[in-house]
Amino acid sequence: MIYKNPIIRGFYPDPSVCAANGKYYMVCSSFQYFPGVPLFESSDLVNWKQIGHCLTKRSQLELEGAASSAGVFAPTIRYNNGRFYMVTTNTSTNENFYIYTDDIYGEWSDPIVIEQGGIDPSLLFDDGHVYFISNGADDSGTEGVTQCEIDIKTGEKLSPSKNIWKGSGGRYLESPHMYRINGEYYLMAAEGGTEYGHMITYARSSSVWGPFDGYKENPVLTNRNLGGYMIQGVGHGDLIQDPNGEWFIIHLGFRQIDRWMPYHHLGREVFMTPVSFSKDGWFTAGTCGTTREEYEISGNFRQQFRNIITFENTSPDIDWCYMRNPDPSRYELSNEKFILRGTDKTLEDIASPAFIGIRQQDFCGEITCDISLDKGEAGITLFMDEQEHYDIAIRSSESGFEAVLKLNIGDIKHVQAAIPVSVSSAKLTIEMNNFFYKFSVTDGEEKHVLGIGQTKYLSSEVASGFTGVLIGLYAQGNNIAEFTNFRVEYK
Ligand code: 6LW
Repeated sequence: MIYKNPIIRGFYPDPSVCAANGKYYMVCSSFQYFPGVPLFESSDLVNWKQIGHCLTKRSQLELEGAASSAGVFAPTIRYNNGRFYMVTTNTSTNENFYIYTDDIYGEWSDPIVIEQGGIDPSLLFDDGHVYFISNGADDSGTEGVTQCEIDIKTGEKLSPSKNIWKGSGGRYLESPHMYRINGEYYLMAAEGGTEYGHMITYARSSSVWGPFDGYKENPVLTNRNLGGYMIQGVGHGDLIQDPNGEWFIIHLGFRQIDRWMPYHHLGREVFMTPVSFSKDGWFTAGTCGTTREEYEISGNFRQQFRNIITFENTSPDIDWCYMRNPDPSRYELSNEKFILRGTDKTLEDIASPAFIGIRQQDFCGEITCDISLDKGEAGITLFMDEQEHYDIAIRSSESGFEAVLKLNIGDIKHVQAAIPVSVSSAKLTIEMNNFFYKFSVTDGEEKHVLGIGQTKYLSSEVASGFTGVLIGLYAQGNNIAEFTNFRVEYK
């Protein structure tokens, strides 16, 4: 069957994947959002269903003071001997750690910290030995891919940390993953930075400690020379075999808003590109080393996406997330309505305002939600980070309540419109396409357009950082806000 990229849409960066018990499991990075590290399951590598998160407790994930795009960086998931391991970096506490579980649907252990620095940690289980690999400086200060052997029960280092590869020469060597395939060690990594120069490179050795020979045609995968193409920034991936034994790289990439407009606001998404090994053991990937929109995978199944999102067909614990460590007493979430108790914390604060968000997964569609509140302000935010977000809200005014559209782009904080409403019946609507969001409020029978905001000002190119736009419901001003009939329909 033909599958379409991206296979997971919206802000799910840095995918890592493993196979276990006839299924596949994937994790992604999550930065300042809680719970951390979204966890997905699939039986065919194409259709993925989120089943939870790995980091669900504050004892596993401290996010106090974590700025946007800080917190949890790239994770790796591995399965060994009946146990799942997830290893990652909390850049806010500056620690590399792993957690484990024997039940993929259950809770994970408390973190076990590893005394090796760098980011993008990974694990290799190999004949009774376990290697911990990251991108950073080794014990002698040499930068690159660094490895040590560890005791997987305690996390204790059993060897010094040693540089094993310096990459092919691109900047930001990261995301190292080691595999043993047919007795050879393959070390795959990303270089070039997670923007338009991103790429995947690899090297081989007969020993886990090297020396590693770089693939002569590196990068093995990049879209950096594909001008005028929607899919850009491909890199940071993990190798996996499908149920028929064919190889793929599951990796991140992003979709520009248009062929000739180099902006992306949906974040880094998950792509899958076929790999073929030649007889000499080297592999190639994609279409002449690039990732395209459609590929073939064996099997008779269909690729399906969820195009309608409501409170009923999502779960607050699985699909939604909070900003940093939330105070659970501020949220009452059910199939019919979400009630948020606002504080004096706002969307601009590096704190945990009353906010619950779900990723925007496609360009075109419509968001609607009914809202009522007692005082203060509550609404929907298209949230990229503290500086860049568009908010449509109802707030108390001198004469009662008003609907407002607030466009926040860096230091420009613009109130586009403020019109009086009778709060009990206000419906908020956001129509969206690749280029803009159009905001309106319906009060009684009357629909008023409040204005538009261009998508490009919420893009990573403007905002910087590693996240993507979330559709957030928020309340602020020591109030109670009720959200009903929430619906996103992608077209
Ligand atoms: C991640 C690094 C990267 O840790 O971006 O795309 C960093 N690559 O490997 C943040 O996601």
